[in-house]
Amino acid sequence: MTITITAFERSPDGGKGLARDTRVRWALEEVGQPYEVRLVSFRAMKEPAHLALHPFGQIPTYQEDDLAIFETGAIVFHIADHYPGLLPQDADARARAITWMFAALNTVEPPILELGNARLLERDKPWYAERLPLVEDRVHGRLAPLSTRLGDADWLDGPFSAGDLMMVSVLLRLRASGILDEYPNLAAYVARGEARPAYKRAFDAQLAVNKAPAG
Ligand SMILES: N[C@@H](CCC(=O)N[C@@H](CS)C(=O)NCC(=O)O)C(=O)O
Repeated sequence: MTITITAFERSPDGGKGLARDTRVRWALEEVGQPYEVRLVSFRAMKEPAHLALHPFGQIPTYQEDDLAIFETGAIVFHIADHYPGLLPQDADARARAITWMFAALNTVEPPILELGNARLLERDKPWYAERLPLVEDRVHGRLAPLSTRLGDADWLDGPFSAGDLMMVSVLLRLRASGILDEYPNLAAYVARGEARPAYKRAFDAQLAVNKAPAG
């Protein structure tokens, strides 16, 4: 059985680990499953061979025997569901960990993505300066309650889980904005995630791809 995922041939972030293949790499490292990576260019992502794997022409994808799936949340859930290490055995604790995965992707990430898009794509618009604080407020609207809920715990619900993996990955996208530093417990939470050996292996693997000479 070979697991193959796809990743950018050259990530737009230059190897900061923000492309979503890092989340999948991290999950695979946490559960100790070896995997192969097929690198795809932006052009190849929109061609029929890749569209057969990912209807929206994106990365990451995940193949294992006859199974081919896409969507990072579904991939990380599949890994966590099939290999021990990322979800508790207890049914209620498992349901809560899965809840945090969805909360990361559905509730916390959207305003963070909106902020990223505003900063990247809207800087030259006449309404940028007026809109930016509104978008930032929406980010704070998610971070403040998250910070309250986390309190001084290490992880969101007991031991580290796929819920934390996803939440830390989502919060990492805020690092450059400085907003995370306004919530010291969230900044420390993210740092704890980054300090995990599995995260480091995942990060280093994607960095190696992005630092390799263009071929
Ligand atoms: N909801 C998807 C989003 C996937 C996504 O946005 N992938 C980005 C890389 S992180 C991508 O492929 N962007 C290139 C494009 O959309 O053309 C998931 O979570 O997997």
